[in-house]
Amino acid sequence: MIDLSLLSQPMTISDEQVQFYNTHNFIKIKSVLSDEIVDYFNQHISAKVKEINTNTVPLNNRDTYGKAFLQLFNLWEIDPVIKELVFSKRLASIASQLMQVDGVRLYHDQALFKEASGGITPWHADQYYWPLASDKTVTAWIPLQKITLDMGPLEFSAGSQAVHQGRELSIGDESEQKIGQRLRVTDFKHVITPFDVGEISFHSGWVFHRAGANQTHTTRKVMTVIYMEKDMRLKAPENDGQRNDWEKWCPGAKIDEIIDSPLNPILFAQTTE
Ligand SMILES: O=C(O)CCC(=O)C(=O)O
Repeated sequence: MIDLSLLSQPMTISDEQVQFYNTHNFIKIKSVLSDEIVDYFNQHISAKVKEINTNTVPLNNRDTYGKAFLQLFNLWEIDPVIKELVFSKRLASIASQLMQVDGVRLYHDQALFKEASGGITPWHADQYYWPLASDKTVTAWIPLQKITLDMGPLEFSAGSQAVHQGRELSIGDESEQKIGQRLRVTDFKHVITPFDVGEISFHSGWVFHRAGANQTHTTRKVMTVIYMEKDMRLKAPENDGQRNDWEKWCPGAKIDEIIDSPLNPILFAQTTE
């Protein structure tokens, strides 16, 4: 029987790490999870993705977004084991400290499996898709195995949340080309490094990021959890993606009010004792 108690233990990160995140809007943290726990969820999430995936279109017949990964949402709702990872206080406490807020809620989770020979994930900023009123959002990108450079690890343009041009683009060929071009004439460092088992990256909703193609014969398996500050309010949606997200991930939430739907539980809150 695996011991999952680590998942419920908050993890304190250093002031330097918070400062790094504040400046660059991403951070990679090693040894957040043990090898054993990662392997356990790898087995479990891989089996679930295999069970529920309905995308059988050959890679060659998909568009750029479709080639980037298989994308399965809110696995916590259908699987109590995966819920243990998504609801982990350890991960949520890190998200809360990085954003320097009192607590965080779940926005949604997703598995992102970049298949063998899968294509690039084009440059983009996530928050284009989210009807959320503030920038206090962070995604934990949780590799389910070691990710080498040729598998398409997540890449960041460190500090690029300062650039507004390109925020209006959905993920696709145009975002890859235009955002890539814009970032090449800045001094923001393009960070591309492998991930160890147990290492997790955290990135904000407005920092630009991408991933390379998977040039190996092995699927690049990743689970992600998106957090928002616990007092996040819904904003009036500005595009179809945001309208869709409102309906799907914050059902019943009202514009200008705190998002408190049954799909958005508080996953970590500071206690004041
Ligand atoms: O996994 C990928 O290739 C992209 C992930 C991503 O863009 C995200 O989690 O925000």
